[in-house]
Amino acid sequence: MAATAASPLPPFPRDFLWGVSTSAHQIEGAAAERGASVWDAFTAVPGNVKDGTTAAVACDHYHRYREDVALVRDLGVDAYRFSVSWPRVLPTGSGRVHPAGLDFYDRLVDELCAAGVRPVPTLFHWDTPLTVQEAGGWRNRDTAERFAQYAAVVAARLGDRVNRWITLNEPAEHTLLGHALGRHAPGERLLFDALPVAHHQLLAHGLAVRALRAAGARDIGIANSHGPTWPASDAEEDTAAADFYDVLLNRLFADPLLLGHYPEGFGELLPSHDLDADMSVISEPLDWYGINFYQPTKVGAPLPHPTEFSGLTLPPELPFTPREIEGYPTTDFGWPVVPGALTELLTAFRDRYGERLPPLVITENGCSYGGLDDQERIAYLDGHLRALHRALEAGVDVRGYFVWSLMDNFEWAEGYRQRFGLVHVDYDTLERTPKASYHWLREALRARRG
Ligand code: GBH
Repeated sequence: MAATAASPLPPFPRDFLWGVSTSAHQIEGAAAERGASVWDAFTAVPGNVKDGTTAAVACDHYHRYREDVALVRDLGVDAYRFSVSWPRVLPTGSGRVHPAGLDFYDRLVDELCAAGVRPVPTLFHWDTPLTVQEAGGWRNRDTAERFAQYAAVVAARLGDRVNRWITLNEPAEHTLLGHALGRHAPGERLLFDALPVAHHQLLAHGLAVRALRAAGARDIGIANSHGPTWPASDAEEDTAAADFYDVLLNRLFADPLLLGHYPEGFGELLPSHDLDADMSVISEPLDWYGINFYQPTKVGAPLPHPTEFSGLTLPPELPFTPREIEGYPTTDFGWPVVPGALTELLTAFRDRYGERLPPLVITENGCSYGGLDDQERIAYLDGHLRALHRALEAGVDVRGYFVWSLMDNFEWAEGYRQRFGLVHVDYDTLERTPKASYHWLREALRARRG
């Protein structure tokens, strides 16, 4: 499969970090060889996953990681972002370590180092141990403490070879989709009562930063989902609704992490405890800040009829409704392709957080398209890299870019129908086949090395 010749990408800084991302539950499979997670329970319920599938086998990466590391190496990227499955390391969330589980990540890290690829583990990408969930999950403050203990276990084992860490992946999506709207595991529909879930993830992050640093780790970040919010119109009720959504997506986590306080009105909604003490944990300085970017969102005032969002019908109590963005191509997922929104997001971040903003890394960016000759993905990545470059020229400090994803994988509530990979996976044979986009990126990276 040949890559399409296009004009070369603009030059990125020499030490810019290029990588690809995956997550444990989406690729590993080998579900019987670990403790159960909320996603095992969630996918067992008919109707929760569109195509009725589960991630019990997924890409079988757990048994095929050598082949996958070879694909990463041959792509020519500097780094590989993967996640560690909490229930694979600690089947019940705390206490007894599952040696084979921890050994797996040890071998994976060795394999990456031998291939000259930097391992970048994320400690939590949504797969809470089921036992932890049964005790209350992220609604419980105690889960933050258990998470920090788990972080210490992983750091003690991998810390001699890992020099870049990510605590959590997208706590905003995990709160919204998993706990407020019930579209993701654990399937809770708490609406605004999900706020403690947000707080406890932030606390877990801060405690994990401290645990990692105590174990000698440095270069610690977090990966948050962000995107510009566009108001549906200039009308006051639309701009107010858009502002509210913007706070949920772009500030509810970033403000506590970077400024040490919640957006106005949110701290008061939390159960009473010592918020100041928690904030000093949560705002523990970060070495870098990760942004997962996919698309902008257009938002307006609530509509009088039911509306769809991320594949579910929104409850009427929400003070906003997402609207269709017209005039742009869309991915197989229906998400609009708007590269300029990445420049907009990055410059807005710099303007909002100024001196308080650590160096940024794009920890995820990518799109869902089928087929091996995925010219649309090439166009998507090319467009977003140019948009990222414009942000660099505007003086935003971005140090790296990771494509989501190395290979097709279990796309949560969508099952296997949405394909985000640079590498195609045949789910019958588990054969991996690099797509045109893989070859394109490899050429682009080779040209950069000169
Ligand atoms: C990431 O989340 C996850 O980290 C990763 O595991 C996942 O596989 C990947 O993205 C692809 O989905 O257009 O109104 O439907 C992405 C968070 C939230 C971004 C929903 C896109 C679509 C809103 N996403 N959003 S809408």
